[in-house]
Amino acid sequence: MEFIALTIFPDLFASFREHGIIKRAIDRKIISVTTLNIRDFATGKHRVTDDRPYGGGPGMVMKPEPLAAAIRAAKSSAPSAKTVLLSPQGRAFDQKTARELTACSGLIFVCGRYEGVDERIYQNYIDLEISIGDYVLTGGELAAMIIIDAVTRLIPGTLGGEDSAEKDSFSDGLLEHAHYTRPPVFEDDAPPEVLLSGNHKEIEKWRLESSLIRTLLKRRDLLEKGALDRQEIAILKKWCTDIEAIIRAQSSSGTGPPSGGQQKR
Ligand code: 4G4
Repeated sequence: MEFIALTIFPDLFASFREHGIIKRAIDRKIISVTTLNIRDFATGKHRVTDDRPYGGGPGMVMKPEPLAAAIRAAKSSAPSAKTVLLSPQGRAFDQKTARELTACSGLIFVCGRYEGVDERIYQNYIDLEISIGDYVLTGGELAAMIIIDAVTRLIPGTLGGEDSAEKDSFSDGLLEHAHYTRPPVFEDDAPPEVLLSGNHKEIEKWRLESSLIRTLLKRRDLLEKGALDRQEIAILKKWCTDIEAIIRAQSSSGTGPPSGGQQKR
């Protein structure tokens, strides 16, 4: 998959390219990450890429001509690539979008700076407008790297363990289970015994339970989307009845009207 970022700060991508899974995917020719400097497509002695907004007001706007020229150049080297504008107004990026984008042969990221991009670029040069979240950045470069990162690790052959991506958070709508590694005791704390038992069926059961409870405690909204299977519902029901039993055993509290004072914690 070919990623091309159009930016006035191409050096921002240097260390991203040179580390970890992304570096390995580039070395193995699974992806390429290149940049085009928008300034190289600006004309005139000073190669200006921004200008004052029509209508006045503070800040600058990215001029359309250098951007359009950079997009055309990127398109000519990757004709079937989709052009993506990173902006706070885009469609919210999530794991599902990342999975969908793996189907593209290439992505051309338009990284805006200043106050934004001339509206006429959106209309004629952009296939997809994506936001990585509800906050404002000084430029689209970090957003582009985030998307490249999330998409790349879903391409088969990029992660160490062949199927690690299928086991991820969100692949089944749940958060990851807790992880432990050596030493067996760290600051008086030991991992759950089942993980050292070698009983793979019990370990899988524990991990699913861990995933479900963590999702319930940390991201209840994910469970409320309603994609639980029968086994998952059974585990949550078991927790429900266990909690109900604990509450019922608290015979002295919760039976009368509130006393206003502190009874039992
Ligand atoms: C385009 C329009 C993306 C690009 C305006 C980019 C946040 C995101 C930018 C701007 C970005 C995001 C300067 C506001 C660059 N900020 N949430 N900034 N701004 O994905």
